[in-house]
Amino acid sequence: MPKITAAKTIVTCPGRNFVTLKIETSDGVTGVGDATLNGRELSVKSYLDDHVIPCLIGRDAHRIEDIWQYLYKGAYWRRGPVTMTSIAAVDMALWDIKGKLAGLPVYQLLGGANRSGVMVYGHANGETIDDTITRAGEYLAAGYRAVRLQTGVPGMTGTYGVSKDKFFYEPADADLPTETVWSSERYLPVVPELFAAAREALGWDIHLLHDVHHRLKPIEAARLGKDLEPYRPFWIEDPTPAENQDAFRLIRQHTTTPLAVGEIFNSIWDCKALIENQLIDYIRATVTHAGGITHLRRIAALADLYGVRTGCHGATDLSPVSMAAALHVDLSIPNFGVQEYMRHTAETDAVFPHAYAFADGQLHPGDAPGLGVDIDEAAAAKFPYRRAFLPVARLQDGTMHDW
Ligand code: EZ4
Ligand code: CO
Repeated sequence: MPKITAAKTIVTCPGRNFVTLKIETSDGVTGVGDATLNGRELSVKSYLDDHVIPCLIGRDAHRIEDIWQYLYKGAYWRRGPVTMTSIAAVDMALWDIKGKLAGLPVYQLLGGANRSGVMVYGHANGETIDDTITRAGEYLAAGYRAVRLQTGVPGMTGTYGVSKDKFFYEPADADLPTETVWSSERYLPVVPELFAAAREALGWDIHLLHDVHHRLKPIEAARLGKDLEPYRPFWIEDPTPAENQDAFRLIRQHTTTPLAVGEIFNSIWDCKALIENQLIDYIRATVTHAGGITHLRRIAALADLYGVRTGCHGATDLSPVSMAAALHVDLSIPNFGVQEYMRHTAETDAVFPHAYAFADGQLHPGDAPGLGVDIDEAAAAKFPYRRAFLPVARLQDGTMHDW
């Protein structure tokens, strides 16, 4: 049996912070898992170094489900982003090892491909509607079949999703949280204008998405959904915070615009009521923050029973290891919807050499054994950790709001 002989965490900042777990086995095979929790990176590193790695040594690397259950039930303190990200990193690394030992890409172990590739959506953003549409046109020309549209709100600096660098959107931008200003009243009329202009300029042969990023009250989100209906958005994402899940019933009663939720969820228990009550259309849980490949598959299987498809989060704060793992899941499940894809910087791609590739609007994980992604430790060492926080948002009168 391939025994786990060693494991370590590697922190690197090739443009942004990433935490990677690397597991070694007695067979000489190694595996990698993404353990990055944006803005709280070192808490996951400590959880792994201090509380998980000592328990892994000597275990059979093939027993993925058993190790998952051991870490989940054995923690006693269940769920939460730090615990579930740590378990996810172990899980990913073990699937990587199993694939390498079998000589197969992970998607083959998960049942094989269900489709030619994984449809991804890119991020088009700009300070103005015209800017945003120009960017979206570039994605279309590059072969994308789906694009997320975000635009500046007049009078508001630092609108979510709008960045100075049009190519790489990076919200964790400062040593202490940047303060941004928000107004739902100003934002609400802008998005339907953006979508009207986008359909006019780009036509109907492209999926258009929008991320509300938890900013609206339920009744405001309902109105936005209604206002966008004529433009047939693929989805609106995180229309309101999801702690109170009944809020989605209210939104649902008012609009047929599809709803996507779950990028900050970390367990099937966060997803269960929304899925079983058919209050959402796409579940956005990620392989990194929701317990790894093993747990994400379970969430996808539950969603499939209710006609809910996946639309996994794929922001730059999820490393190429996470992206690779997500693609293996996406390719192998029946109810895949779409995969978010924010390109990483050239430095990040160099630290994490990977087999996945983009063609015709789709990503494919490639056919390298395992996840098909590695970490170049020498390259990683050149980019030491730099503290970075996500921004916060306040209303114009100073009231703290959801960022
Ligand atoms: O703000 O990943 O859909 N994508 C998003 C992201 C999140 C970041 C937070 O770490 O909402 O841009
Ligand atoms: Co989002």
